[in-house]
Amino acid sequence: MVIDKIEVFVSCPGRNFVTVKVTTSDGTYGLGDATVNGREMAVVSYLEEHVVPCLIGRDAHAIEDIWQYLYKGVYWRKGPINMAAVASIDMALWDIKGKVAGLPVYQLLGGKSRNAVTLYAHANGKSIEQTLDNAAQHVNNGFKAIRLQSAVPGLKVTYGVLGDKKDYYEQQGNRPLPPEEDWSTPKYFAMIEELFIAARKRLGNDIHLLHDVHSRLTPIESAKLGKLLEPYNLMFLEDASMAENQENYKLIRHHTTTPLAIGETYNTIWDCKDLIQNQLIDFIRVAATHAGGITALRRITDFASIYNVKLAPHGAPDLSPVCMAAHMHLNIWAPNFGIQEFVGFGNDELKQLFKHDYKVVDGMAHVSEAPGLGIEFDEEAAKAFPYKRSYLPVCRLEDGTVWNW
Ligand code: GCO
Ligand code: MG
Repeated sequence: MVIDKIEVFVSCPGRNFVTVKVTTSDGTYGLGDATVNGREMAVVSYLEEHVVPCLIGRDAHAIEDIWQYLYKGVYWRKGPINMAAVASIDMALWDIKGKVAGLPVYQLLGGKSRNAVTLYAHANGKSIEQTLDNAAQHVNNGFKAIRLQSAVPGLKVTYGVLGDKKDYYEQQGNRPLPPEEDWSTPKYFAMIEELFIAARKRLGNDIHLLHDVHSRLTPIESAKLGKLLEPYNLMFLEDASMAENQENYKLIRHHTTTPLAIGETYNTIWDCKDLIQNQLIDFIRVAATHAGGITALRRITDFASIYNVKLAPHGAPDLSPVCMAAHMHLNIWAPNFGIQEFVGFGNDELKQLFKHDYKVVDGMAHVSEAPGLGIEFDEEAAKAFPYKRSYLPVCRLEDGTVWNW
C-alpha cells in the first residue's frame, strides 16, 4: 500500500484552514491539518513544491521512517512551516493506518488510560461581571474547568474580548493587514486579582480556573503574578512570559507555586526540553499541527511523563477540527494527560466542511470509536469558502513599542 496522491486544500469557513489529504494505492485516505495562523500559504507552497513529490510511491505504513525522512532528511530541521507540513502528513498516515487496521488511532497508541477527556472552556468579557456571566453559563453546561480573560480597563482593545459573537480576532477570517492592540502591564495588574477574587466568590472552589497571559509579562512580573494568584488556586497560568530563553522560567518557578503552562508555539521536543527536564513547568501545551504530528506529540508526552509534566494540548480555533480529532486520541491514551483546551467549532460553515466523531457531554469529550481519526472533510463544500488573507493582531505598549503577542 503506497502513497498515490497528496492534495492540499485551503478553505476559509470563517477562518483559514490548510487541510491535507493523503490517498493510497488501495484508495484509503487520511486527513491532516497544516494550518499556521496568518502564514497559511507558506505551508501550502512548502508542501506542494518540496514535500509531496518526495512521498509519492512510498510505503504508507512507514510512519516513523517518513517522519524522520521529512525531519532529519531535509537539513533544515524545526520551524513552524516545516513542522506543520510534517505534522499534516503524519496525522494523515495515522488516520490511514487506523482505517486499514479497523481501529481508532488511540488503540494503536496503546489504548485508553481514562473514560473521557476533560476539557476547559473559555470565558471572556468586556468586564469582570460579563466574564463571570459567561463562566457561569459554561458551568451550567457541565464544564468543570474554565479559562478566564477580562478586558483591561483603560486599554483600547483586549485580545479575545471584542464583544458580539466574534470574540476571537482570528475567527473573523478577513484581515488583509494586521490590526494593532495596546498593552499596559500596570493597568493589567490593577484588574487581574479582582477577576479571580470575584471568580472564586461566584463560582466556588470546585471549578478549575485557568488564565492565559499571552506572554505579555517579563519573568519578574510573571513571578509577581504567580504569587498574587496563589490564593485562588489556578489549575495553571499559561504563557506568563516568553521562554525563547528557557532560563526565564527558573526565575518564575523560584518565586511561585502557581502551576505553569507553555508550549502552543513550540515546534519540536527541543523547544520544551529544558523546561520539562528541569521541572520548570507543570503542563506542556504543544499542538499536533505545530509540533510535528501524533508521532512527535507521543514522544514529547512520554518524555514529559518522567518529570511529572502533563499534556494539555493547545485548542484554539486556529487549529482545525482535524487537529482536535488527533488530540482526542492522544489525550485518551496519554497516561500523563492533564486537560484539553476546547473553544468548540461553532459556526455553521465550518460544520458543513468538517464532521468529527467525538462527543462532548458535560465538559468531557468521548472519543471516536471509528477507525482512524474519526474526522471527515467535504472538499466539494470547501470550494465555496476560498482562502482570505488574514492576520493575528500586533501588540504595542502605549508608547508605541512593539510588544510580545
Ligand atoms: C490559546 C491561544 C490563543 C492564541 C491563538 C493564536 O491559548 O488558546 O493563546 O488564544 O492567541 O491560538 O493563533
Ligand atoms: Mg494561549
